[in-house]
Amino acid sequence: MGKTLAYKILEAHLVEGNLVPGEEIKIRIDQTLTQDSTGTMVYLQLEAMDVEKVKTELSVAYIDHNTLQTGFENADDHAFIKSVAKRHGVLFSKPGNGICHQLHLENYGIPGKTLLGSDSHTPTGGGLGMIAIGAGGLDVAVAMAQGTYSLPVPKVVNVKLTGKLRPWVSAKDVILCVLKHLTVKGGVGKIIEYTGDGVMALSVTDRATITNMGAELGATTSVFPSDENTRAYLKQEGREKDYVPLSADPDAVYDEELTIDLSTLEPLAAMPHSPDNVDTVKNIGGIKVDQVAIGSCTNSSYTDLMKVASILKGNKVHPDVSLVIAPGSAKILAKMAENGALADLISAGARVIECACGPCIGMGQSPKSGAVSLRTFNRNFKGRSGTLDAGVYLVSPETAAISAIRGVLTDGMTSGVVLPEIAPCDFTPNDNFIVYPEGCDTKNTAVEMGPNIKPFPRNVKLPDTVEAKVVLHAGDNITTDDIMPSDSRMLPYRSNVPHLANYCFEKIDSGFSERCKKAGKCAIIGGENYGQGSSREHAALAPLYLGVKFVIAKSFARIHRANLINSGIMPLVFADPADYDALALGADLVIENAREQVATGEVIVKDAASGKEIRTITNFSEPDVNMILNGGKINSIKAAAKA
Ligand code: MIC
Ligand code: SF4
Repeated sequence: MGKTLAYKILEAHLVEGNLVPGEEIKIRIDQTLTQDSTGTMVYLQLEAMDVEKVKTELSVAYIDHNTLQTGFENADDHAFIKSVAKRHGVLFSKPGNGICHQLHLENYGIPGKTLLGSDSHTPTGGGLGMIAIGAGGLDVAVAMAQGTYSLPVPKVVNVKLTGKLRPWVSAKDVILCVLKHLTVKGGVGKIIEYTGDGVMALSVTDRATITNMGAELGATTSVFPSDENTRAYLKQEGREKDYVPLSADPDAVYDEELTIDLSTLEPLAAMPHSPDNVDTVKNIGGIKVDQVAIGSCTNSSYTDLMKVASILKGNKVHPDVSLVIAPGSAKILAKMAENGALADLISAGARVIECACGPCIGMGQSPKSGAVSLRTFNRNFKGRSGTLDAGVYLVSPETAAISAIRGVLTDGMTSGVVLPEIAPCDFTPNDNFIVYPEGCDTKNTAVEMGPNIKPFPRNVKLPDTVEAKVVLHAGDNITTDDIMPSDSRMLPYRSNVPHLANYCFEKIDSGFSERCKKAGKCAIIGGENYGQGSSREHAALAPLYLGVKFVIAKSFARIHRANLINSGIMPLVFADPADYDALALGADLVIENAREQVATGEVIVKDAASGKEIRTITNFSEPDVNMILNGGKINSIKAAAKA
């Protein structure tokens, strides 16, 4: 039986276990990446593990999220990360270099390698034929310390691409089409593997746009084959030596299949407030647009921005539109300065901002009240832009650019504008933004800890009886942006969980943190796909700090579930989803014989007032059980080291 590309790469990295869907395996991790908003936790945790040099082939610490520096806080974080990176042999990418995923693709990604990143969009590397997985910070810290990562074996979905995209239709429309079919929870427990002739017509950066937004499917990762287009990309980046051809066997067997004929696709948009709320631009119609934002790790490549420049050239941004552009990397920006495209953007009336995440994570450029904002980004969750009542539409760079000129959402295919072909270009490697660890001297390099950096909360051993009050009864698809919002007010406090905890669930329930403080011991009830979105472990650490003992939901998103377990908070799944309605806000719950029960696969939660017993399923692996019993991953590692 032929093998999928995903399983070939996993097999080549297998340390423990069998490649059987659902079974827990341990794989070798070749590379890691961190970014600053999750990175401070990663490096605090790495320090707590007493390691010397990292065990990976390459680890990079990027600074791209918290770059506003409105006070000392972000700069403190940067200095802290830089000092720990030096201590443990990690490359440090200075702010201004660009967005972690774009930079990693350009400079370090290698076909067939494994990459673990403390950011949910790490699967961008799948565009180069890597198994690139997003994880919570602690898992990345452990991967650096031990060189491995454990995960349940995902199923593999074959997305077969045929045909060729028409002008004005691009990679963003492909992934929006996949999202429309599979939804934001359709990828949970799965790897999305792209095959078919249509793959040949997509460049590596197109492929990376598609694998990047596989995160929005909830998928473990997404992967493309490595072929002559991959070689061409690596050559342009001055790294042809890193090319390795890779593909699935022709008779590979997949768990599911979806076929998309690229030649039938039209420009699409994800409407507020979910990336899978997709329709054609034509059907949505010419709604008036207030803001257009271009960039993010999804759509900030050289080709994307050159397309935008060619559409804007000689035109004027509509008087009612604010157009903001954040290039993916300094190298791209420098090239566009050299070839004149930057002047085309500026002359048209675009605001060109720093090469960073910027507006994608609400760090500036929040739209006006009630605005319609078109963004080439990957998430349009309510309030993520920093403006609660704004409507964010996710679109391709082409759709964004033509709409910025016209002032209304515009389908480029019927615009009468002819899109020029963008010629590929070669880049001169430039590592001026990189600080190399040089020697990795743990003993003689001090950790630089400014006053913004506070120790992270640690859990305690699971008691025999767990009591908790229901402090929140939430609906389906709760995002980690709902749990622990991130905007320019909160992002500077990613190293200060006690401060951040005050804002926990702020956007959907402003009384949450006060209610937790009053209750002391708390439980959360959730619907389907609880914790989708970002990898931020702050969405587990802030609830931990506030006394949350367990979450009962209809189902969980992958990374958040792992983050809860890493923090020693039990993610429990309703055995009977009808019990979701039986647990009201304020109910007092109790788990008796908790230590014994977690090991059995089932936990009975009792409503103290009515005596009603709610059956929940745990699906815990053996290491999960240990983490829950010990009060989280760090305690578990320390306990194992003592034994
Ligand atoms: C995001 O896009 O939500 C982020 C910000 O990149 C997060 C990480 C974070 O919350 O710091 C992610 O996607 O993992
Ligand atoms: Fe940065 Fe946005 Fe990408 Fe997250 S999704 S890594 S915030 S650009």
